[in-house]
Amino acid sequence: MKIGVVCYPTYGGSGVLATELGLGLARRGHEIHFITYRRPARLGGYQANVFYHEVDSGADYPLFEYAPYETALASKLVDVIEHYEIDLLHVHYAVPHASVAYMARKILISRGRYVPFVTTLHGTDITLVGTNPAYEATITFAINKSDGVTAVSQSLRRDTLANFEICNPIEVIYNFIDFKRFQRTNKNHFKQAIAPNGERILIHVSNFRPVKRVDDVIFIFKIVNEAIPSKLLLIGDGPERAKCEDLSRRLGLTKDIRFLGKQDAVEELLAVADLFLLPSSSESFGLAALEAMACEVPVVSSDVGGIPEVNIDGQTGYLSGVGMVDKMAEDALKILTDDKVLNEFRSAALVQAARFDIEEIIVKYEAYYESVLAKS
Ligand code: GMT
Repeated sequence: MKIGVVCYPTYGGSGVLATELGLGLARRGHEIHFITYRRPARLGGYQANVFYHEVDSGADYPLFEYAPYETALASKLVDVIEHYEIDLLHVHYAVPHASVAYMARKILISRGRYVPFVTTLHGTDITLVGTNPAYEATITFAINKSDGVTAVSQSLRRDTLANFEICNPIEVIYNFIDFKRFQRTNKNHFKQAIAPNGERILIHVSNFRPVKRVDDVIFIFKIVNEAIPSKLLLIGDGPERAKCEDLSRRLGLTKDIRFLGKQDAVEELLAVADLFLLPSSSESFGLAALEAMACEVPVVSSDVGGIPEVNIDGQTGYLSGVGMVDKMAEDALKILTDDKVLNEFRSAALVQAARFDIEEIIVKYEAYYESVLAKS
């Protein structure tokens, strides 16, 4: 198949998933065209069967306070679809990609071609952004007009049906992990540099948005750090980072907390970690937690959204209500204070992560695309 892929090219989970899916499909012989405003972070260098088309919203015209990105994207989609004879378009994150895809499909119909589009709902497009009255009517319309709709967890499917008037069926296709990349490799030199005295290493990876509750990560770590020698690695960047750096200074934790910013090789840091913390107030799936589990790192997390479909309470980690910092710290210590317990949790995390192997999930996408093509 020739597939067009639209996503946010930044470090967010939806862009990561879209890029990995595109690359996986390209390895299986499909021709993949990424159409985005910047080269996706995980795309890397040249790959067979992979094309990248940059959208330039351009127009530096004094009338525009905001350059009309959606108009530029729709025109680019039409151009790429016509020129490369794309069979199907897959848009990740409903806002605004689903309505832009609808517009492109309409334009193509007027030129004599019907190219179906699949919308994948990722989380905040439904739970935060999509429900904003400023977008709601357009999102509902575009989801209902999609030729196929997928959601990354059962929880997100339920949230979508609860928050929007949806008449289209929603197929759940879980997020996945590439075990060729995410596995526990020997990075003892890193471990030695980060925790020279054998301290336990806790880790959190996110975009530092309020929904991630990174301050809870720091409060949990404070309790753990008072009980056992430990270090905390904070990976990623975003609006809450400055506040969190300030908090770690006020709590006197600067020598044990390292803010590492955005990292390309997250798997190398996960390979030295003993525990992943994810106390989010909303999380449709928790791809970052799955990446940790593939590297045999257990997860202490909140119990919201799709997280319980990934992190199994008492087996791969522990679940708690949002904001239950003391309980999360207690759970972290249950895992970290006994090597045998830690190893049991590590093994169970790996077994659970294997359920989301890219090789299994990618064929579900292929079958789904084929069913959409057969209907249109
Ligand atoms: O985690 C984020 O806030 C980024 C966001 C995105 O769309 O880039 O992530 C969402 O999609 C990921 C991939 O499907 C999911 O693993 C995340 O759970 C989801 N985030 C939220 O629901 C908050």
